[in-house]
Amino acid sequence: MRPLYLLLPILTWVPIGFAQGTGLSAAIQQLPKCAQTCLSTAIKDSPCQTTNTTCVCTNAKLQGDVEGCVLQSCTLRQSLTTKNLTATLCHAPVRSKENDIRISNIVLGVISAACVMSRIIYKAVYSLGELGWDDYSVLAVLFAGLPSTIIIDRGIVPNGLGMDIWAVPFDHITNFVRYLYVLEVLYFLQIALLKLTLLFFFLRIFPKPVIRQLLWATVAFNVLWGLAFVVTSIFQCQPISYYWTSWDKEGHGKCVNINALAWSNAIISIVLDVWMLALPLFEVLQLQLSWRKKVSVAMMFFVGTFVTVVSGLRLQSLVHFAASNNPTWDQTDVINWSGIEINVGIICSCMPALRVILVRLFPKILGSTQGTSQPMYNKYGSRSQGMGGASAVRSGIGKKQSSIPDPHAITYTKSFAVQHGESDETSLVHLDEFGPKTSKVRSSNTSEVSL
Ligand SMILES: *[C@@H]1O[C@H](CO)[C@@H](O)[C@H](O)[C@H]1NC(C)=O
Ligand SMILES: *[C@@H]1O[C@H](CO)[C@@H](O)[C@H](O)[C@H]1NC(C)=O
Ligand SMILES: CC(=O)N[C@H]1CO[C@H](CO)[C@@H](O)[C@@H]1O
Repeated sequence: MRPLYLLLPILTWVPIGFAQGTGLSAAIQQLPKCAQTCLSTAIKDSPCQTTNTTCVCTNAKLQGDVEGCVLQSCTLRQSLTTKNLTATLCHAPVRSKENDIRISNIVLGVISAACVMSRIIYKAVYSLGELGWDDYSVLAVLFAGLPSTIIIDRGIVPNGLGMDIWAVPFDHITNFVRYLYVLEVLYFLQIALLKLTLLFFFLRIFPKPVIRQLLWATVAFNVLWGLAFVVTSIFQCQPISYYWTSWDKEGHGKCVNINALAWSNAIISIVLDVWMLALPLFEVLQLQLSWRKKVSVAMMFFVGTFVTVVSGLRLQSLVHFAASNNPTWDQTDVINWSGIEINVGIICSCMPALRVILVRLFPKILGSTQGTSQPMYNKYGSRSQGMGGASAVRSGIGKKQSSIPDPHAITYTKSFAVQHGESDETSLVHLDEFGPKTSKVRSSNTSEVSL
């Protein structure tokens, strides 16, 4: 944590007209000596009387003077005490967004844990021995993510996250920064594992050697990237504890540029995401598919990398990451967005598997909206492998002959089939390559609409 040397504004945003009458001189007595001098001097130089709290609390020039003076002549701890006392005196509202982050953290954590567990349990039970590398790594993301969820709820929020720093006791601030450190290291681990999940998933569905080599190269890069950032973030300060003792500017130590660390990680992460979206898309574009199929397949990959969007949103919360002068308040957004990013990533990566599970559980409901015919469900059920696969959405492949067209009417046939074969997601890629097995729905004067 970079020292909070820009603790501004010390005395600003004081609501007008709240403070009344007495207590001003009593409050001044409680202030640290350095701040007392500042305040008395500033009051003397202002039109306010020493007893008029309203005037002292609302006079902008006086506040500016006190602020500049306190920052110069007091330590950071004294400045925080001053800010707390003056805010109390002037009845400044106590802000808090603890509950928002608590709720979002728990809800997302529970949903993503439920997604992962149903994916794993379903696969383990219904397709014995079919757990793939992507399943193991999504499980690893979950295990790396659980501590974060717990730390946010039990550790960092009780120590001041979502509050203004001057409302937080000093020892809580130290704990807060300590938990922030753990969360940062865990985040670097989680984001790398999350990308591994997606890469292993692609490795499962793409058979061509060229793309597999590229994917393996990306896996290697991703592992190195993850390791590099985890190790660097663990040792970013010398001594390590300087990370959480340095907030008051009183200790001695050295840190790498923490902001640069967070930023470079985020930028590389986004570039990797784009690359990991481009690879499969490029592969799909080369297939002999109609553009509609290409779009639907592309959508599937986009769901997998939807998290890129969240990463982008998270960037703006990183702007002031380590330079914040009110970290317990400002870090809320970073922590919140990081949690959203990881959990949305987990949920997205489980989507294809969840879809298979849902279709199996509710064949009637889901089936009727998709217009698939009954035998298709049997395929889901009897399939022995690849439950977690991207449901290879292949439009217009399963033929469902509609009723004999009335020669005098314009028939509108909506044909949509979800095909799952032995090869599961793989069919998405190969079957189409080696001769289209598509038999189109055709009937004269029929407009065919396939999704
Ligand atoms: C205190 O200051 C405010 C505004 O500066 C002024 O309107 C008010 O009359 C003052 N009150 C007293 C008791 O002097
Ligand atoms: C001042 O600090 C105490 C705890 O140290 C806190 O309870 C109180 O809300 C703070 N006051 C303001 C105005 O932030
Ligand atoms: C089989 C059939 O009904 N064919 C008809 C399709 O529609 C055109 C006119 O739009 C008719 O001329 C065909 O007889």
